[in-house]
Amino acid sequence: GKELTDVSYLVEEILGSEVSLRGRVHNHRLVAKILFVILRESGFTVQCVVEEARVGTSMLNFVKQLSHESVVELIGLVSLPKKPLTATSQQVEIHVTKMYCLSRSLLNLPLAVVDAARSEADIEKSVKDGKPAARVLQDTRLNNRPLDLRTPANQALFRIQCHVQIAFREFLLSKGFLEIHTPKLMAGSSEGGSAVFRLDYKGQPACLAQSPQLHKQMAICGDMRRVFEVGPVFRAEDSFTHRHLCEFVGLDVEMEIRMHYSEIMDLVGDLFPFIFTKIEERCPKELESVRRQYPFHSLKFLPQTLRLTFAEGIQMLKEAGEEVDPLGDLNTESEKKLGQLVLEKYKTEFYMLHRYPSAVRPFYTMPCEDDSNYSNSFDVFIRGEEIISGAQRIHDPELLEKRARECGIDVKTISTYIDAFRYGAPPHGGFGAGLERVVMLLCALNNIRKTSLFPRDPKRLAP
Ligand code: ATP
Ligand code: AMO
Repeated sequence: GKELTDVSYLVEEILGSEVSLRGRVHNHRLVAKILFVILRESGFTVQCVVEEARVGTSMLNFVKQLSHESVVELIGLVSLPKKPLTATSQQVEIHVTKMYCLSRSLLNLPLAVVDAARSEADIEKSVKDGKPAARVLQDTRLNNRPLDLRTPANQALFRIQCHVQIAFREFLLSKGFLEIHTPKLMAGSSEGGSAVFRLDYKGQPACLAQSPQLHKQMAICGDMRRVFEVGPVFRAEDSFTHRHLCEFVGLDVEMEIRMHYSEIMDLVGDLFPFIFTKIEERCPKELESVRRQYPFHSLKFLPQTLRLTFAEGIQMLKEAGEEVDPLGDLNTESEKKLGQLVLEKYKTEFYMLHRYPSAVRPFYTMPCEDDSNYSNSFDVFIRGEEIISGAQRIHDPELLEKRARECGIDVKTISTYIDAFRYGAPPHGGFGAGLERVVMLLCALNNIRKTSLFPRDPKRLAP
């Protein structure tokens, strides 16, 4: 048959053409013997008019009994509607000549896509008007993710996520970085700490990689110079938060440096604004779809990314009356608060904090030359929440081993990593970001599960 046309391509410029469409029955209603079927495809909707005079009685009756979410194909003419359309994304309508059902959906669905697509404002309006408005719980959505993914906002979010990865790659490739893939099965933990999934590797104790940290550094020891990876990261987080998953997609970078860890921050300061700008340029429709369900304002960022030292951050918090430990880590509330203070003072929602206390950074982090209580490390924030951690690494094997022991790590499990530095290693550093967090914070969403296709959290292993 004829090639299928995307619903989003149905515009006035092609009035009068005959098109073949595939989509789902979003809903239908019968008005004075005319059946209006809303066809939905990838979050876009178009009104299809099925008239007895054109299709015959049996076709009309067949279409009338199709359940919502059934997959159909149809042939029809692109036409101008009698009245301007408000309920569909497309402004033209289709006069149907033929319609086939490819797959029927159950009549009673565990959630209605129209309900899953409702915005808070829309729900409140319905409640005020005394109309039924189902509020679909997050668990119900996630339990039925293949249905939930069909909403326009979800269709858009995963396109945005794809474009974040494309821009990340594009920028790094243009700067001479090499894309690598590191193993996800490891003998020991890469970040220290307890958040590690243990498993049996043919009789040997093993774990799932908590990050590509050790191997991206060993790639630098292998003279790969500048590398990046987009891959899964496993963390056996035990608490339930809005921003932690047990499996997420890591965006990792590692590079040689010449003089100073600021070279890594320079890269981050150019790379992320590049990504933000590309998303605005390449995903306008998607951003609009997300906003319709989850309103948000575009991220405010400066042409030159703001950098503050950790000590300056602490000072700002103290001046605002917050109690903070100058050698401890910032908790989630303090990070949020600092985000607000930075926004008021510097008019940006994207900034870096560097020179963190050594005590709160992983063992492989390079201490500052002038004061080993501090380290050549940084975190990056969007709207007051962490999206990136990064640092210069220790490339002296003796110091590295000493720091690993001090942090309670069984050095036997990482001996090949430490040995890699015994054969000569250039000064280097890098950073890691979480893809789901980047998209969540770009769109100011309140939960990381919204930006994970099939989220894994402490309680969820299906679907
Ligand atoms: P990562 O743990 O990978 O470094 P993060 O965003 O959790 O990323 P941290 O510096 O570890 O950053 O933690 C910052 C703050 O977030 C902590 O002080 C703590 O308040 C909170 N936090 C971190 N991990 C968890 C967790 N698993 N559950 C609950 N809260 C957490
Ligand atoms: P860190 O542990 O801070 O650093 O992780 C880097 C980034 O990954 C994201 N992230 C998470 N996203 C979702 N769920 C989680 N449980 C989760 N944990 C972390 C955050 C965080 O900023 N090896 C270092 C990076 C480096 O120095 O190169 C590391 O893993 O966005």
